[in-house]
Order: sequence, then C-alpha cells, then structure tokens
Amino acid sequence: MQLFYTKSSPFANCVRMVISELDIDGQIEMIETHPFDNDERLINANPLGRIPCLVDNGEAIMDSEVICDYLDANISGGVLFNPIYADWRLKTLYSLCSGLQDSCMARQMEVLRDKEGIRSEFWWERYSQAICRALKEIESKLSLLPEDFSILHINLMSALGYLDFRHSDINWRDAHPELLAFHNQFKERVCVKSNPFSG
Ligand SMILES: N[C@@H](CCC(=O)N[C@@H](CS)C(=O)NCC(=O)O)C(=O)O
Repeated sequence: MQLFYTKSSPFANCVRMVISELDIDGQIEMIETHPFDNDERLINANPLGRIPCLVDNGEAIMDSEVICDYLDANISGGVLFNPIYADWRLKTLYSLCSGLQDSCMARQMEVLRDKEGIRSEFWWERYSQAICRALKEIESKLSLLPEDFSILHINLMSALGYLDFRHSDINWRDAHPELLAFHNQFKERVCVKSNPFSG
C-alpha cells in the first residue's frame, strides 16, 4: 500500500495516526508530496489532486474517513470505528470534528490569500466563528465519547493539533478547559505522538 500525504495536512495526519495505532507502519510506503505540486502519481490516483490518498493493489481509496475505515476494517476488524458506527450521535460528533478541520483549512487558505492581497474579511470571520462554535459544541459533548480509544479520539486530537499548528491565535486552551483535559489525557499516546502537530 502507498499513502500520498503531506506533513501539514490534518486529514493526512489523521490517517497516519490510524496507521500508527494499528501498528502497520511497515506495510505502507509513505509518499510525501504537496498537492499543489500536482505529482502525476497522485493525480492519476485521485482526480481531485488531494491528499491523503491511499493506493492498495493499484486501487485508489479516499478520502481520509474512507481510508481510516478501510484500514481499520481490514486490519483490526473495526476496533476504531465500530463504537461510533453504533451511535448516530457519535457519527455526528465525528462529522463535526472533520468539519472543524475543513473550517480550519479554509481559514488557512485565507491566510495564503492574504499574501496575494485578496483575503476576504467576510470569510475570515465566518470560518473563525464556525471554529469557535464547533469547539464549544464538541466540548459540551465530550461525555459521549466511547470509553475505548476510537477514531473519534483520533479525529479530535488531529483537529486540536492542527489548531495549534495553523491557528494558535484562537487559543482554544484558554476557552475550553475540558477539551484541554481531553488533550492532556491522550497527548502521550504513541499514535498521537506520531502526529507532527501534537504537543
Ligand atoms: N475531506 C478530505 C479533505 C482532503 C483535503 O482537502 N486535502 C487538502 C490538504 S489538507 C488538499 O489536498 N488540498 C488540495 C486541493 O484541494 O487542491 C479528506 O478528509 O481527506
């Protein structure tokens, strides 16, 4: 199997944490490539030109949720996903964590646009508000998390790590003590430490 990734992608880092948690690092050839470089191998596998993208026996698998689910189902029989598939509220919480990362990514694109002098105040504010509301909602639902370490734990740790990496001005730690306690509880886990943004 090959994984196309970049270190700066929260979605790729989520997949990499799953790879570490399932202890299958040795089975994956890691191909680091920035999507903006339009590596032909990536474009051939994923017409959207996005990472992460997994290729197994010539077959492309994406996006990050499908890759994580695929690996988990094939390697562990679903130990990471089964608890959230059993409960719609947990699935929704998973989507909220993914959406939080989408909003963080979009906010980062505004930072890049700023360098071209075309940052939109409207979108900057909209993404910032969405991030703040999502953090509040996720914190209020932390008690729903399954006791066993799951894909939801990984996705949330990925989102918090990306906030630290790209949006430290949001300062989520000060406003969300329960998220901070969650982060402290899992930050030393081996798979979390494999995320370049964990800390
Ligand atoms: N929903 C997708 C999002 C993937 C995504 O947006 N990846 C970004 C990097 S973090 C990308 O490749 N962007 C390049 C582009 O959209 O052209 C997933 O979960 O994998």
